[in-house]
Amino acid sequence: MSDKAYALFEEQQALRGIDIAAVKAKLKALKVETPSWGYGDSGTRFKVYKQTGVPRNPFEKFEDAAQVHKLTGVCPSVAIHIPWDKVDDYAKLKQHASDLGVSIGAVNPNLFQEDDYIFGSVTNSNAAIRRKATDHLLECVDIAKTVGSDVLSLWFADGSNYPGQVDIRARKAWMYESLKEMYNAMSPSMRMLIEYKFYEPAFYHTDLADWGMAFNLANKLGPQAEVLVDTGHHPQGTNIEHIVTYLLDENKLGGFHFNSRKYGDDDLIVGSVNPYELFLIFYQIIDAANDKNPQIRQAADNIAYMIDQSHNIERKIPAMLRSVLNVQTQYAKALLINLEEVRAAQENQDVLGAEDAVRKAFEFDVTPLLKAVREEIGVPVDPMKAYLASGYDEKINARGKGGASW
Ligand code: PSV
Ligand code: MN
Ligand code: MN
Repeated sequence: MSDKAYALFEEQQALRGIDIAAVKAKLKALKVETPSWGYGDSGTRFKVYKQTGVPRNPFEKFEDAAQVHKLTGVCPSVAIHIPWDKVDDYAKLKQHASDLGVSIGAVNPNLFQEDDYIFGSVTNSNAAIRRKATDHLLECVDIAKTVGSDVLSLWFADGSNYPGQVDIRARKAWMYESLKEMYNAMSPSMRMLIEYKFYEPAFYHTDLADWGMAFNLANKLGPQAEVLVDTGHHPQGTNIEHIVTYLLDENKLGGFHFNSRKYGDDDLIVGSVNPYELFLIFYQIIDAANDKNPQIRQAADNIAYMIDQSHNIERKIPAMLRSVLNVQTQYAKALLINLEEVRAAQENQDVLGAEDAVRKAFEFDVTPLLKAVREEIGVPVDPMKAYLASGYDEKINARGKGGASW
């Protein structure tokens, strides 16, 4: 991208009243966490495909994640999932991450891999299984303390497949009991992010099926518990940006699992199908970040942006890069919304004017801006091209086939 293209872009935005220096500062501050499981083999319930070159252990997952950070400069932390990323020595994993220039981010307990959890984990009617599940949550708090992470990210597959199968109210109480125990074990700087999903793997009822249930639970637990919005976890047609705005206003928006979907919880490359939805989510966050109320501004600045995606048919690292780049692109576009123009239109009840003020920001080509920002932070202007030219993808093929699943 020539300097000329950027100079034109800057001039065009200045004429619209956009402070480009402020936009650039915001873009540089955006950090996106990538998930360790996005580098492993994955699949559907029909098949897990084995790709050549997939990491064989958590240490190699961090090596791949470090590539994404090296090339983008915006992915300094990596979420782990226990026991997928179980190691004997977590301090060693922490050191390994730090040697690679990244850190361990959210710690995700995993209560959906074992046969014991067939009828639920923290909501199982068998007290011994509930105990086992709660002990795992407590183990994850300890792991987070060891690796220096402040985020515990919870998702429960718990639910039932048939009417009458379970006592829904009893399970609600058991869920609270277990999470309260975990909450009490957290250190004051830790946050518990509670994720919801309306179905899958359970098909009749899911114990935490929507944001209202997660919000209520987080409220009951206390200020260190917040809601995590996975963009793939809603019924079709849900206005996710409205949920985001509501949670932000209640100071209960903890973070995101970004991914894209066409049908169910498809876990596809972020923004591949629905870039406008992502843009509108960022619009609401940016609007809150500019609120008169400092508490709302703080809430908007304290969101954990994470990617949660599985690449069943794509090469893992370029797929992750694509997602990160798409997040940056939509954030950059949303930063070009002239909020004063939107507000003036709202005050005049000018429906078309307000819609236009938002939409037209989406229509700008932000490539010159992103290239300029990348140059300034010292990463390749085209991270995807740089990755493909780096030889890393060929190098990891030496690992062979049969790496870690998730
Ligand atoms: C469940 O669908 C989920 O979104 C949760 O975040 C899990 O931790 C993750 O996917 C596992 O792939
Ligand atoms: Mn998720
Ligand atoms: Mn999911």
